[in-house]
Amino acid sequence: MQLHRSTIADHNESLLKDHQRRIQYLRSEVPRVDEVLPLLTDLQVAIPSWALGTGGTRFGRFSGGGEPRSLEEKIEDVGLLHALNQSSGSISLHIPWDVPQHHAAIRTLAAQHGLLFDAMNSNTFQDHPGQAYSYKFGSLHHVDKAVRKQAVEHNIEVIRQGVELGSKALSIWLSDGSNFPGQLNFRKAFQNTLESLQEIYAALPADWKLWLEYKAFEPNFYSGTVADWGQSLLFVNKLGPKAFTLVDLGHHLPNANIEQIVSLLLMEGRLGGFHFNDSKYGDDDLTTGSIRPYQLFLIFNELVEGMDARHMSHSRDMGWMIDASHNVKDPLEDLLQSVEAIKLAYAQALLVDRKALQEAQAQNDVARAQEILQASFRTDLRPLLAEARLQAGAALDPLQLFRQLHVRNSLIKERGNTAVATGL
Ligand SMILES: [Mn+2]
Repeated sequence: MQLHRSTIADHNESLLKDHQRRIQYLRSEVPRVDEVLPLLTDLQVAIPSWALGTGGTRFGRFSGGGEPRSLEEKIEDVGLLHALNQSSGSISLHIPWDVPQHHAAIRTLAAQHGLLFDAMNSNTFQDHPGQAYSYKFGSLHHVDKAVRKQAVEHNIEVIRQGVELGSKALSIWLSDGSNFPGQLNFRKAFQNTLESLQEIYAALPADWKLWLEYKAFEPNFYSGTVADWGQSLLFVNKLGPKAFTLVDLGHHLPNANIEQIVSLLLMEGRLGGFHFNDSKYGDDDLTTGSIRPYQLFLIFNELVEGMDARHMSHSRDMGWMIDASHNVKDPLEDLLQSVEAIKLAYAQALLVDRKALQEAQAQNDVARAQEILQASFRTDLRPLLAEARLQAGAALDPLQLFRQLHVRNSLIKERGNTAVATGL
């Protein structure tokens, strides 16, 4: 489903008067708002191919209908999101769920929608049809060299696929770990994983990055071979300058101080990217900003401060991606909400009075420091995001337009009610 410019223009025209009143009020309250507009426009959040369908849980799956049946339809869905918000300009693929048949045609289709290919994701957490060895007891850490070799070759194949598409990063998440004490020699598991990662790293093109994602638990519940940021950092430090840690917000133990982790990884120059989602209990993969928006803001506060300290480009020097699963919402509506929440937290962090905060910190003025952060967090910056969208040619209210156009009904008519997105 392609969205015409005139459709967006008509929608914006209908909301323009109210929008102008809101943005004028915001400008009178927060003088610096226009300074951050270009930064907001530049920040693009990648959409993972696996978030476009209904995820389900291990108890069941309730399809919403009209899900993309092919890689082409996944690209069309992300293209639609991008047309609505001009903030989702790339798609992240998962191999083997999204193996392109004709790379040139896929690249052309993506370009027609204004999309790039974000990080490529390998998959050794499940067995692929026809493979020689099973990953039941792990992949890159496996006790059997032949299994490790198979997993390494899969990752190298994912790099090859990504090169064809113009991607520049390989994202690795391992389910490797153990379920019971005594199952695994931790040190040997680490050393096997390191050796495997080194072989993958050696196959990276010069302008590529490797992101190593950690996760505290699940599917293994006693130990994880890349279970936390310390373990990931050990690996990437040993691998070399093209290797970075990737932070998935849901992959921490309860109450972990993620903003502090982010700050220190940035300090070490080892923070490569993000998988955004939200959670109340564990790796819940809920809509970003739906449960703990203040934590999201605090993370962005450290990101902005830390990236500026290293003179990094906010938009280019970090991988921004959503990694969520949608069980009860329309996946496309959910993704629009997540992107909005991410950019809202970013805008709030950009408008923190950094000089005043530094002074408060230097004077141990704890109450003042809290006031400064919360003043920014509690300022309603939604009109600023709308203004950035307006200027970029996107919809003033993407979710409202999505509903007015009955996009889901159109997709169900086109694709049917029982279509299941590949990989889910
Ligand atoms: Mn993730």
